Amino acid sequence: MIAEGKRVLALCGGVGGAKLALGLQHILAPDQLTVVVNTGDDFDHLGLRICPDLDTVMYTLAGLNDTERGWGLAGETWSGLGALERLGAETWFQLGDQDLATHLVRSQQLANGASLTEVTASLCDRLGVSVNVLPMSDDRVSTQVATDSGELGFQHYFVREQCKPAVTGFRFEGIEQASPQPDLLQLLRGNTLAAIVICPSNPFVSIDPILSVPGVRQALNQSAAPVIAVSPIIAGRAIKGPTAKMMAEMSMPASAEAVAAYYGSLLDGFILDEHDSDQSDGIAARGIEVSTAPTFMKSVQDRIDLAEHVLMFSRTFIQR
Ligand code: FO1
Repeated sequence: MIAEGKRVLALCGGVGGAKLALGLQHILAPDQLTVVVNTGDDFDHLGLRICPDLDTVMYTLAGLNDTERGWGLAGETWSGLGALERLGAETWFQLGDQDLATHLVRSQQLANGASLTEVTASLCDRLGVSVNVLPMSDDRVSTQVATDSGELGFQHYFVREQCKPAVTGFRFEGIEQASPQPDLLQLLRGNTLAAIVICPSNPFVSIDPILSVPGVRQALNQSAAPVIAVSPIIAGRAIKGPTAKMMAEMSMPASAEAVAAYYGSLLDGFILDEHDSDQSDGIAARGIEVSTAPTFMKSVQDRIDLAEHVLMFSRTFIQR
């Protein structure tokens, strides 16, 4: 699908992004794909370091994810959570018995001085994931959501409050001091990239944290590889999660075109769903090449088909 020695870089958050990453994993050799994952959702809970988007990507690429729930492991059991409840611990953030092992091992390795990159590599290795999964940074960044009920940590907004408070903005605590994951910067500055894919993840809380790590947006702008985003909005609705709700609350139209406009000059290309093809001209008028495809990924074959479409589209830029 791509020239020898070339690589694809995918930027993603949790569920929606992981689906496209899985499609890319199916059609590329392991050394041809690097997936850089948002860590702004990460938080400390019950003394453990939880990295939800890294977990979702790892579990999905390992084929171990719960496809119904969207997060966590398939075939999960919840005895630990019941025991935590009995002891009066917080249980609004559900940790499954198997999933707990991931958080325990990660927390222990981090406490022993390993970087998040090292811990992620070791977890991926143990779970049988051979593509390169990288956190956006080894430094801690914590997404804070400004809402009509005050500022909330991301998981408190997303899980505990179930995205109910109206959003007014976002703050990525720690971002100014964060360094990009070193391999990410090296990849962006080198000449091996065939395409940079912005997965259909939430632009505000999944992709923006990655782009906001100092140096990343600039390196992306300067990369010779085409930057292609896949719309997380289909027919005015988010595939999953609160993207459309957030857009409405921030007085943006909940549309694919508004997402393309939000990324703006960062993009060379934008893939929107067939249902939204009437928005193509508006996006093209912004100097962004447009392609339409079925972007709703229900089956694994849908993910593979979309990944193939993304790579085919990316080749139209390289040939220029
Ligand atoms: N999402 C929920 O909606 N409820 C949960 O209780 C929950 C627990 C959880 C535990 C570990 C983990 O890695 C992810 C978990 N998620 C849960 C998913 C996650 O918080 C969100 O999907 C992402 O942060 C948004 O991308």
